[in-house]
Amino acid sequence: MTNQIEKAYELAQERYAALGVDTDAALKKLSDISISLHCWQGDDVGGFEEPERGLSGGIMATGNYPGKARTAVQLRADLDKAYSLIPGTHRLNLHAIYLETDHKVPRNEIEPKHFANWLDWAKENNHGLDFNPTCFSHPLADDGFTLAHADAAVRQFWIEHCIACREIGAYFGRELGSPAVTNIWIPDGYKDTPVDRVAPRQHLLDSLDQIFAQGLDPAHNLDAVECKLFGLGSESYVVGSHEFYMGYAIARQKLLCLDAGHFHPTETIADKISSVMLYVPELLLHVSRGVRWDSDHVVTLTDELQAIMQELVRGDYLNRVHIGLDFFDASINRVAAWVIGTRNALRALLMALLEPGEKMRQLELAGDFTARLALLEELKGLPFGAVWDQFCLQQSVPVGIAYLDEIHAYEKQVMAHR
Ligand code: RNT
Ligand code: ZN
Repeated sequence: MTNQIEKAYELAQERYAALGVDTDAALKKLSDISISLHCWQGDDVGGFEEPERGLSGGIMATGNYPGKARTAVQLRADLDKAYSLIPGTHRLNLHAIYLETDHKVPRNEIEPKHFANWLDWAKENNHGLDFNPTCFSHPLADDGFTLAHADAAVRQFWIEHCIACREIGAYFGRELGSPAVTNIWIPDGYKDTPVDRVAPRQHLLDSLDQIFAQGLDPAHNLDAVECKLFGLGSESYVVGSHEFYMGYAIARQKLLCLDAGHFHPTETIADKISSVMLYVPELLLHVSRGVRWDSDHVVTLTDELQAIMQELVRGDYLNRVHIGLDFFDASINRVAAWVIGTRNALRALLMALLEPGEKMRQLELAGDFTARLALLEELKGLPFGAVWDQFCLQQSVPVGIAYLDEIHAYEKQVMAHR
């Protein structure tokens, strides 16, 4: 088997070399990219603050596949399993509700110590950590407004929560020697047409400025803000729209988070990247897949995913872009969801790294659009799969769909007994 994979790789290497592409160099680059896996795929965005409380904020995990993680220990075990089936070294993206405490701690009082087990685990396993305030699934978010609430006291609670989260992010970054991206997403919006679109946005602007008032060392914490077009129950107006956060991120030099599922269905984030990167220092991606009303299906190897990764490579943005995932599917094995989605993100990255960039640019500049089209189409048929298999082999993870056997075994031995 190993021999076969290596032979196929050598043949593929020759095909790519004929176009001037160095496959070894592409694999080296790929191994340096860390994707941030989102903890919330493992338990349908439940968390450990009050897991029985339903998910709110206009997002929803549908399905009831058995075996979801119910404790932090189980969630970490599931993550360990997933990481063991994904080539490379990757990060974990935590949400504030994944804290571990023996008594209930109000969200505006959470501290780094409530995430001590996560930090120890991250240190042991060489995972960087990222973080998110949880501004949903909470009584003070029940009317659909948080940082943009008309009531100053409600805003204040969420401001304090976000400040606490930045401090936790900075603590992670300091302890792990790698900055945490702390990303703010809020659900605020109206189901039906509002009459005042301005006041909530003024409130949000003011709340964000208060949250970010204290400068933190970017070596420890990086702040990101995430826009959205609409959610369930906020179909007519979302306070934190793309224009709102694009303006905010540029004005305050924050990271902008582009979630692939947060735009009109014919709009893709791929085309936005080169514009955004002219004005903001760094970018956070929530790689996701929108399907009709849902913005969070498991990432598959679509044209859109390829276009996103092509932009990162062609624009030479990899060192200014943080790649996170954001999907939650409760209808399939949740560990498999992580593995399939992350492997697809990496596969799309590899395809992009295997492009003959220089040659493509030359054709374009020479105005030879016929050859440009021919080459782009030809690339789709090159033996990319053999290079990917070689990467999995090099990184000591299962090659091809063999990872599914391990998930089946894990499901039987561990998940089925929960
Ligand atoms: C919601 C946003 C947000 C969440 C997570 C759980 O539409 O995409 O990123 O998915 O914070
Ligand atoms: Zn998102």
